[in-house]
Amino acid sequence: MPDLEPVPVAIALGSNLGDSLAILDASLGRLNETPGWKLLRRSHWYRTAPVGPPQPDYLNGCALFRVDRSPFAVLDLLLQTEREFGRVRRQRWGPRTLDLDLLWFDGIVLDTPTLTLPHPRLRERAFVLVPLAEIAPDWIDPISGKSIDRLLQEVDYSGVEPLESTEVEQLE
Ligand code: A4P
Ligand code: MG
Repeated sequence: MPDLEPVPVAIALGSNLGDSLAILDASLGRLNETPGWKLLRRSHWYRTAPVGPPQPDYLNGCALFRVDRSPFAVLDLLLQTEREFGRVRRQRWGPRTLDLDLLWFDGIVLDTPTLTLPHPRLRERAFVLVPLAEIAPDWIDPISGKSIDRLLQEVDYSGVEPLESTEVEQLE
């Protein structure tokens, strides 16, 4: 049941366990086929050095959707989709088959026990800012007042490399 005017939302996707490329592609498809969700733009996939405990490199990317659901309904679908793709939570910041974070929900600022908007770590994470700058460089973060392009200039993004098309073929 649609409950809101359609608004743009940004999602971060990450995986470093299993067939990451297939998992990321399939999870985007899964979100896009959900009633009330429409994929507007997606970034390339990037190979990124892990932040946190030693673990394999991640594949990361971002996508922009238009949704007519509430922020909590959006979060519920992300968590459900993570479970569908076999995510088992073992360790904070540890390896995972699929991590879906809600980066922002239109311009909403929210701080609750289960949902913080915009995502509290988006400003410091090159593995989020690089793909996000591809699809929404001019979006203004309501907390810092800075655009995504500007936030990207403030981080070290040397560990974030776009997947080469040959590499994508090898992974497929
Ligand atoms: N939650 C609150 N706000 C949000 C939001 N905006 N989006 C709550 C999503 N979830 C939000 O999440 C725990 C709870 O956060 C959710 O149940 C939700 O109610 P989680 O995904 O289970 O926790 P986590 O991922 O283990 O921990 P955390 O701190 O969220 O980790 P991050 O920030 O997701 O980072 N290195 C690279 N290169 N690439 C990565 O993708 N990812 C992580 C995980 C670490 N290092 C990485 C990467
Ligand atoms: Mg997460």
